[in-house]
Amino acid sequence: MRTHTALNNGDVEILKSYQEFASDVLSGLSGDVKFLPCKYIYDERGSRLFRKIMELPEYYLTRSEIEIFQMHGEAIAGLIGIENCSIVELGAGDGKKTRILLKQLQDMALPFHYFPVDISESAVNRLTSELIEQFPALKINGIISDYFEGLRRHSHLNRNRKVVLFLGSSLGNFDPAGLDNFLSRLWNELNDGDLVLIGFDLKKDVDLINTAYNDSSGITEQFNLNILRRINDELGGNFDPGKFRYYGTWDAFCSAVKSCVLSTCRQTVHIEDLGRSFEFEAWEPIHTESSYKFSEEDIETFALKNGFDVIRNFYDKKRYFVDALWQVRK
Ligand code: AVI
Repeated sequence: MRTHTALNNGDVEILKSYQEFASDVLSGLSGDVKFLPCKYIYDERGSRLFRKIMELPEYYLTRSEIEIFQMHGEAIAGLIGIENCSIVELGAGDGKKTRILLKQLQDMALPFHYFPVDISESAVNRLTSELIEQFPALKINGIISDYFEGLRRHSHLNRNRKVVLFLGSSLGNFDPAGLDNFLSRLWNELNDGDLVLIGFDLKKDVDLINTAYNDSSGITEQFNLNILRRINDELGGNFDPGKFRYYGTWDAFCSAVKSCVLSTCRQTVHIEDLGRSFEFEAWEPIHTESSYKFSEEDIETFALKNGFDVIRNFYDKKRYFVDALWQVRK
């Protein structure tokens, strides 16, 4: 007789992501240079803090990209909406910028189906219900999954030409090898003629960049510290976030803002679920995020090297940010 309870698919997914989190935290805190992948900042609280960051006066990125959609929405819609297409948005979040594009496509009576993909169930559910209210005729299927699983699930649902949106400088959070890996996997999942629209934050005055990642209200600090709070909540850690502080600054040699949380004193942190304690020296960093910035030449090189043709770049007025439209060449 079976004495255990069978796990359903949802439970298996939760167990898998718990195990992945635990193993990434274990390896990240065991190395000589401590490191935690930035994707773990985004639980419910981390996603809420990120939404607040996007509203900050210092964080120019979101405003610049919104301006791009306001200024060039008609041109973008005209280029992507030429036939019945599937718009698959990777990491859709609150869809703030995308709404401008969806409205434009609808106003131009261009037929499309929208598939927002996000790892956060609450983000997908919130976005889907808000969009149905805002655009009652919208064809929308939310997909709760990581990026590539989302693309694969979309392909089971629909065979239309794909337009993949990857907005908001999310690509800037990959290190150079991760970025190439992401673009080549993306190319593999797509067909000849499919389109991608990717947001890149451009290199600019470093003071402006440093200010964007060091806001006066301390939201960026709370956002980075959230990874410690999440370890406490989900893995039984005893981090005292008051004994860590955020430090994020421009690294001119890598062209990235390197963010970390610094242990302000010598301390030991225990993580129950890992059955391990970790020693911290005073002022020892845990790397939490890199935010790379790019030149126009970098962006063109990424496209060509990974099998995409550049269709057009769309800039904001100050040329702080670019949304690059590429086409898959096979
Ligand atoms: C999500 N990502 C593009 C943001 C960035 O700018 O790197 C995350 C962020 N970190 C601090 N502020 C915003």
